[in-house]
Parts: sequence; C-alpha cells; structure tokens
Amino acid sequence: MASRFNALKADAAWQKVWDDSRTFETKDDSGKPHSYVLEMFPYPSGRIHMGHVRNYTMGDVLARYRRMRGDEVLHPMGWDAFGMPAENAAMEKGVHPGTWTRANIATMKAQLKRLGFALDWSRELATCEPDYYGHEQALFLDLFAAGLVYRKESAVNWDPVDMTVLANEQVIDGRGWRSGALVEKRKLSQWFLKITDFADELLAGLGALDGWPDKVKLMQENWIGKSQGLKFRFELLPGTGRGTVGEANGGGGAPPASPPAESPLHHPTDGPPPHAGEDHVEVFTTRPDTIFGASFVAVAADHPIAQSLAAANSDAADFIALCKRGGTTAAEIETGEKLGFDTGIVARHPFDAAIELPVYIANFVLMEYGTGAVFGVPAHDQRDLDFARKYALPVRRVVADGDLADPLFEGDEAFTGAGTLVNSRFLDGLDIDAAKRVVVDRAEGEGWGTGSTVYRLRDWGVSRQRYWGTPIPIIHCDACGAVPVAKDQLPIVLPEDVSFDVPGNPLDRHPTWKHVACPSCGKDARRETDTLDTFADSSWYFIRFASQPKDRPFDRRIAESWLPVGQYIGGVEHAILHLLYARFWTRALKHIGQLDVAEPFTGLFTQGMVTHETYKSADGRWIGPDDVRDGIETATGQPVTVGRVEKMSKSKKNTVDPEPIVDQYGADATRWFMLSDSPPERDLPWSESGIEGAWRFVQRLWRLIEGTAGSNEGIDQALDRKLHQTIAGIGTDIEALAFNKAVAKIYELVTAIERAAPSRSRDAAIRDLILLVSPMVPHVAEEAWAARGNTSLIADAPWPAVDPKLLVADEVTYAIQVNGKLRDKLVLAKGMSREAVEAAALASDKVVRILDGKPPRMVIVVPDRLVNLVA
Ligand code: ANZ
Ligand code: ZN
Repeated sequence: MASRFNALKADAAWQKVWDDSRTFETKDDSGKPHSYVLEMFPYPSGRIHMGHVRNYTMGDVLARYRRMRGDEVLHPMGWDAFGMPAENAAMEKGVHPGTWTRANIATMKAQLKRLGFALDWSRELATCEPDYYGHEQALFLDLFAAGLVYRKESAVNWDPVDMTVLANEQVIDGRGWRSGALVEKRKLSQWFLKITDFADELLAGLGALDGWPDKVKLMQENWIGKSQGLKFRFELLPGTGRGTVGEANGGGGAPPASPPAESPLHHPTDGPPPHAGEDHVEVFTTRPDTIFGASFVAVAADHPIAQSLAAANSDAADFIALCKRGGTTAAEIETGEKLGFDTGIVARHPFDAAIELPVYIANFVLMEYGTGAVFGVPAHDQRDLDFARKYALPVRRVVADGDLADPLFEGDEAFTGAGTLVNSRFLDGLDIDAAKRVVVDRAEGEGWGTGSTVYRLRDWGVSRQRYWGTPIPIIHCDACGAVPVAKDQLPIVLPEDVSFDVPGNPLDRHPTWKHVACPSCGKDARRETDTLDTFADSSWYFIRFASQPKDRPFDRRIAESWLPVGQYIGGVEHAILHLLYARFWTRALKHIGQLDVAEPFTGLFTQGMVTHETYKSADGRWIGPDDVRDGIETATGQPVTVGRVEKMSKSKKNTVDPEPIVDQYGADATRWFMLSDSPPERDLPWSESGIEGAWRFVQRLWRLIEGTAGSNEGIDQALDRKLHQTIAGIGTDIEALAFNKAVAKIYELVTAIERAAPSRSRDAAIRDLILLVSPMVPHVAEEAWAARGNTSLIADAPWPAVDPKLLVADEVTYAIQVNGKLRDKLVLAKGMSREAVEAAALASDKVVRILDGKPPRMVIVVPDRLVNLVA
C-alpha cells in the first residue's frame, strides 16, 4: 500500500496551485491582524546558494505558521539589484549590467519558486528598475529639501590606472584590486546624508529593541561610538626643533622628549620649524585621565601643521604622500604599521610647562576625527604603544590594576582596563572616571580646554562614481549651483547605450545624457553623474514592499499598517551598515513627516552559516565536493587532503549548489534539513547523510500519513496528551525561531503515532500532524491533506487548537471537605496553584449547595490532596 512520495511531481503541482490561486498574495484590508515577516533580499549574483535557502526557509516557516494562526502575513521578496558585480560582468563579458542582472533575477526567482516559499510575488521589486529607484530619487529630493543632504569635499581612493574611485574593499594592500596600481587619495565633491543628526537617537533607540540580539546592538553602539572627551590645546614652544635632549626611558619624573630612533622616515628638521602660524595645537581625547602618561603629540597628515611643514620641507612632504597611500578603514589603521615623522616642534604639557613633548605627523591619526591631533599615551593605548616602541619614546604607566605602581611599563600590550591612577601627581589614587572629571574641570576652569561629547559615526557618503546605481537627481549649473530636479521630471533614468570598454564612469562619458538645461535659469547645465550607494536602495525597500502606489514612494496609511517589520531575518554581516542606514532612513522619514514609524525592524534574527568541509588536491588547489570521491580527486586519481569545515564560499570551492539537491531530494527534504540539525543561530554543517536523512524522514511521514486506515474507535489518552503538548510546543518554538526544537518534537510525535494502536485519537493525531509539519514541509503536507479528502488547501487551514486540559502532565484527586466532612472529589492538575484549587472547590455543585451563597470563613488547601472549607 505505502507508495513513495514523488517530490518532483508533487512540488511542481502544488507550487502551480499556490500560484494559480494566489494563495500568498497579501491583502491590506482583510481585517486580520497584520504580521510582517521579512528576510533580507538577495543580490542577484546569478544563482541562489545554501545560505539563501536556510535564511528563506526560516522566514517561510514563521510566515506560514502565522497565516495558519489567523494573521494577514506580509512575506515579500525582491532584488537588491544595483552594484558593482554587474559592472564587472559588463567589463569582463561585454554584457550590459541590466541584461546580466535581469537574467540573474529570472534564474534565481525560478530557483526560489522551486523551494515552495509562501511569498507574495505580486509585490516583487528590483531596485534597478525605474519604478523603484525613481521613488528613491523623490525621497532623496525630500531629504534634500529638509536639509538632510549636503555636498562636501572628501577623500576617496583613486585608482590612477583605471581612473576610477574605489570602495575601501577594493583597495588591497594599498593597490587597486583590478589594476594593481598604487591607490591615491583624492579629494572629490561628494553627497552626504546627515546621519550624524540622529546619532543620539540611533543610540538611544537601541535600548528599546528587545527583539534584537545583544551582539548586534553592541556593534551598533560601538559604531556610533559616543564618547565623553576633552578638547584642549597644547602650547607649542616657539623656535623648537633641535636638540631637545631626552633622559633615560621610564624615569620617575616627567616623560621627556627622546631622541628619535633611526628610521628613514624620521627626520627632525633643522632650524625653527614652521608652526602653520599656530602657537598651539588642539587635541581631542577620551582619556584625559592619562594626561601624565603622555609622551608625544601627533597630528594627521592633512593637519594644517603638517601641511605647512610640508610646504617648506620635502621630507615631510614625502612622508605625507606615503600616508595617503595607506588604507583608510579602521581595520587597516589598526593592523597597519604605525609610521611617524618628527616635526621637531615641541609641545608643553598643560599641567607642567617643564614637560616637553615632541610633535609628530603620524599615519594613524585621522583628520576627520576629533581635531585631527592627539596626545599619545603608550602604556594605555595600543597604537601609541606600537608607535612608541618603534620610535623609542618613553612608556609610562599611569593607570594601575592592583598595586602595580611602577612607572616602567614593559611588554608590547597596552593596558586599557580599569584601575587606579598612579604617577600622576594630584590624580594619584583616583579611579579613571574621577580622574577624567578632575582634569576636565581643571581644563575648563583654567580656560585651556572644554569637555565635549563626540561620536565616531560619520555622515553617510552616498556618492558613487558608477553607472549601475540610482542617479542622483541634481543638476549642476555654473550660475545657480546644485539645483534639484523637479519631481515631475522623475524618474531620471539611466541611459541604456553605455560602454564599459574604457575605465571611468560611463555616465560621465555619455555623449548626451548629462547635458541638460538648468531647471532654474535655463542655461546649459550638467546632470550629477554620481549614483547613490546601494545601501540607500536597501534602506527603504521594506516600506515599498508594504505599499507600492505608482505615483509616490508609498502610501503612508498602508505602510504604517504593516510597519515595523515584526521579524527580520538575515546575515550578521549586515549588523552595522544596512541596519543602521535603514534605522536612519526611517527616522529621517519621520522627521520630515512622511512616516510615523520609530524603528523599521522590531525583531531581528541573525542566522548561522551553512558550512562544508574543504578539500585540497595533492598539488594544493582547492577542489569542490563534487570532484572528490572516497578521498580521491576524480579527475586525477590523486588523494585529497580534507581541510577544515568552513562557511561555503566560491573561493574555497566548498559550496553545494541547492538546485541539484532540490532535483534529487525535493523541496521538502531540503527545507527539513535546513531546519533540523543545528540551532538556527549556529552554523549548519552540510552533509550528504543529513540531506539523505531528511529525505527518509519525508518518506516516513508520507507512509504514516497515507497509511491511515483501520479502526477509528476508542480514545488513546497518552497519545492525545502527546499531541496537544506537541501543538503547543511547536507554536512556541516557531515563534522563538527555535526550529530545531520544533523538529525534534515532530520526530517524537511521529514515533508515538507509529507505535500507537489504531484509535480515534491516532486518527486525529495524524490529521493534526499534517497541519503541524505543513509550515516546514508544505508540499507533502498539501499532498496528504488532499489525499484525506480535503478540498481546500492546507496553506489556508487553521493551526490546530490546543486543549489546555490535555497539556497537564499529571492529575490528582482532591478530597473536598466542608467543616471536615467529605462532600466531593475533584480531579485537578498536579501542582495547581492554591488560588486555582480554591476556585475549583468553590465551583463544585455540591459545595455551592451546602454553602448556600455564603463565603466560607476559612479555606485550607493541602496541595495535591485536599481542600477544607470552614463555613
Ligand atoms: C589620549 C589617550 C590615552 C587616548 C589613552 C586613548 C587611550 P575613541 O574612544 O575610540 O573615540 N584619537 C583622537 N582623535 C584621533 C584621530 N583624529 N585619529 C586617531 N586617533 C584619535 O577614541 C578616542 C581616542 O582616540 C582619543 O583618546 C585619542 O587617543 C584617539 F590611554 O587620547 B586618546
Ligand atoms: Zn542655473
């Protein structure tokens, strides 16, 4: 009797039914409670990968479950379709970025459809289409009108061979990733969004995000980087620059300026150094408490002091040029070699004019942060320590952990922890916070500094000198400046006829596209040829999913009825930028009165990776799992080395393509495996035996479901209990995204049903089992549902109801006495609360009759045994 479940046939059939009957199209006004489940939309790179399958399966189970619980669920899908890879494909293969992108979307959409996701495809959007990015241009203009957009000169990575701006990720070891040329820093006028206006709000808002992982909140907090600091000035000694003789390192007194170590980059100047006309340098610190540990002052390469020195000193100019070649990311600065140039200028310690500190130009000081100048405390800052060891500057302990008060600091690891001030005169004995306050108070009192709050967060530079992005709707006029395009001229559409055979931005080279009349004065003017950072596209797509009128970005009332996204699921790699930009964009829309939503995503889940073993050939090449059989590389017959289990990635060739897996095992087995083995936040190691096990389970389920026959007489209490506990437990697990726990409960229930003798309970359990597994393995569930004679879809069926009585694990019989006489017996749950037991006793018919409406004077409850009512 038991047939095999034919996944290939059933998958296609049910997917067609869902499509044809528009099962998963969401209605805005059904009157049901709105529930918004969203997974991060994919970049259309070409094919879906296992990470997508895992991510979208999780969201799908929740979406399907919520539908069955009676919610109107919005579960949409679209494409984050602008970006570099399409331009690279254009350069490498000569295919237009749009053609390449749209073909990828078609392929990937077909692949997603084969997994049977309950998505509302009628709301599908691709950010590269004018009917999306045109609305983004309108929003940009609104933000511009509200003063949240501005233009500023800013440094970019310039590839002098490809003649193009590079993103930080495209600079590898200081060279262009494509050309290999040494990258230069160039200044370009660029567009910025004022995210810093919202720094405090973005920080404070994290406090209310209970549905976010703590680690993500912490990452955002660090990125925003609010710190209390002190800005103050060091007086510069006039005419300094020669022969400041240093004492031995680590003495008990003030840290002296020491002679420079031999280094080609380290050239004290001769004669009085220029001070850029300045007699002081202003620094910013978040550790004013460490002021007596200072051993040098350092300025950024772009700092006026460095610049004016360079004008007169070619060594300084060379050093500055060298600094500009380095990377600008925090990681590069953290890990890169710390380099300095001794200007010969000497600064005076603010608390003791006798303490003199050398002033360096240093590559790890950024002009854009604080004041572009710092004082270095090697003992308590790692960069300063690296620098001090290199240039043999004093390293003096001023914060001690325990009673380690020796000023001599050894080793190469700075001490950044909590402690007590030492070797710091009037600060000695204070803790860090108290010492900070004392120094800030004195600086303010004596008028040489001011306490301040600063953020690490920078304004968001959105200009990209690229073709495949949203054109910035601005026109540059020599007379009128930057003039916004009128909204009725939107969308500003990308020209189709572009070439990628020469480096640079095709929009810039296009013969006609940028030449337009000034909207304001009518004279010849030029379109902005920069396009928007693709993070702008992903900063509001969830709003457009909720509401997509043709003539404006969204309908406020409808969007507000869906937002915020109750559950957002995606990779932790987006913990900072995407999530922060979306939070900003949402606040900016609120600020300009367009959308009253405080936070875009109230629930966030970051899922683990899908991993796989890696393999290397005898001659050290990575090889893919398909090319290995029984430890032998099939092509060469040579043994392979099995490497670590790592995140699936093209570079290590340890990927498994989902499509052949779905061909072979079907959508349900693939989905089941994604949910079953590991907790969703952990990595999931892909294994052949895992997917085979999932396939066997789907078959086992089918045999059980299909094989329903025989007696439907009699009750099986134990099975009833098991069933209802499972119904309740799975609901809780799915809401908590604990899919592996839900799966474990299903295994138990299946085993219990298999072992149970035929009965009415068993029949009911099988019926409910089909409902319970349907969010996870929807195709086999629909097939079974139909086989049992149901004419409507299981996707539209309600989630089985829980009978709370059956959730009770154990029951006890209570003796109910009135004035010590047994009057009734009640079967109640073991361990029930006193109040509940008392209420049950008072509700007994017999008791009601005896008490005759009068409340008892006293109620004695002996847990799990008896109740005595004293009348
Ligand atoms: C002295 C000091 C002593 C510092 C110490 C740190 C530790 P956060 O907290 O991350 O904001 N700094 C200031 N401006 C800088 C710039 N433009 N480029 C590079 N570094 C800069 O970092 C603030 C600290 O970073 C400041 O506090 C300063 O070094 C450095 F034991 O001053 B500190
Ligand atoms: Zn004009």
